[in-house]
Amino acid sequence: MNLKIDQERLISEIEALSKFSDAEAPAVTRIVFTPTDLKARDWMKSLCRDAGLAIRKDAIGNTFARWIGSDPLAPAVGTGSHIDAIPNAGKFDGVVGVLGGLEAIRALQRAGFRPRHSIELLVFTAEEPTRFGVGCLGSRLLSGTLSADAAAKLIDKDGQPVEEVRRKAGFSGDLREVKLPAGYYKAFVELHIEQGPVLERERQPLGIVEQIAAPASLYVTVEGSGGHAGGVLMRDRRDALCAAAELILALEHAARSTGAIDTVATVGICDVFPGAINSIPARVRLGIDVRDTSLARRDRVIADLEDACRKTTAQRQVSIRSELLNADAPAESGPEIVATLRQACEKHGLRFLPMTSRAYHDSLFMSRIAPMAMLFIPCRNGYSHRPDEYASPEDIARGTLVLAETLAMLSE
Ligand code: HGY
Ligand code: MN
Ligand code: MN
Repeated sequence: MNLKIDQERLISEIEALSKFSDAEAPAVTRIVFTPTDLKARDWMKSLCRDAGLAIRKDAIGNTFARWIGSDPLAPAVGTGSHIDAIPNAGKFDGVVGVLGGLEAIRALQRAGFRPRHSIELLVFTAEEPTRFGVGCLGSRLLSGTLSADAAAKLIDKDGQPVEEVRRKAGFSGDLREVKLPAGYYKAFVELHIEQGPVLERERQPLGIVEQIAAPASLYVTVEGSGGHAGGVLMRDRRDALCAAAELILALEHAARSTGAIDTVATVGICDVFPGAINSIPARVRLGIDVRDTSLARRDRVIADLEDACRKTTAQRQVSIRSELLNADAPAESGPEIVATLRQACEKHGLRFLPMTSRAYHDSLFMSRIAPMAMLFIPCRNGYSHRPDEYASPEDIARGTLVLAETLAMLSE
């Protein structure tokens, strides 16, 4: 099969998609269910229609573009990713898997390939946690990892629930019908930038992901007594931010002392109230992200943080409460999908590196309902979630070629 990726067209589509943004270029901001996100989705759907794919969307907005196979009732082979982007992000995260997936399908069509199993491109809703606090909202619902009730109640920072926002965005229907039946997919493969420095550092063109680390996120709120920055003596203070600082350093210490490099912990949000220069912080909300390939080590870090909360409460007479947002199991890739990806690389004489994904992806949840694997391409300096995120046209095309080859083998 003479498989050729139209690199120029693919790169121009990535550039075009990056223009659907609420930030100044080169930054990209595309928050789920905003008008910008909806316009980007419509544009994506027009490309899928041009490729002759059958399109449907579900009640949370996951979008499915299917190349119907000669055996339309056989379980489909899925591929895809997300197009929502956090504030001040880059143009490749998620997008490479969606537009690369589409180009892989078009390249197979041009090569005269005919799939027996349908090949289905997915654009998942809300892979990023930005708006509703929980990442992978669409793939959680689709895999049954999150119930429809729990999803409907999630609220954004303006207090708008998912239920309201999705309907306003034009996605109606019953959230309980989003969950796919077991066996719906034969396999799921996601192409994605690595979002880390390993491939570039090891001068490897491709990474085959064998496991995805277990993510957890929580809010910790510290309440002190606040007061006038001049009038309250140090000995009389219950400063919420100083207490929070103890927790931040305790979290860092907990992550560093598990003895494993796979343990990572981040305080990405620190909201200080009232946030005035001459007012002692009365309340602080920390947004915390903890991950590890080992569930036990990850949960150990969270337990250590809870110990630190109890200690700080006693020492500083503050009150501290935590709210767990998600605590997910890690995922192992399906050996047969990994083997197919390896075969596809070997067929094109391409080296690859077996890897762990420290970022989570929709594939983490797709692994709950189908054998899954991911294919990584390098990104410059490992940068991601920043405007200077960059993957080269050659790396993107190479990853798309291997994806196309893999989809062909899986759908025969
Ligand atoms: O945070 C993550 O791992 C993903 O990029 N949302
Ligand atoms: Mn991301
Ligand atoms: Mn992503």
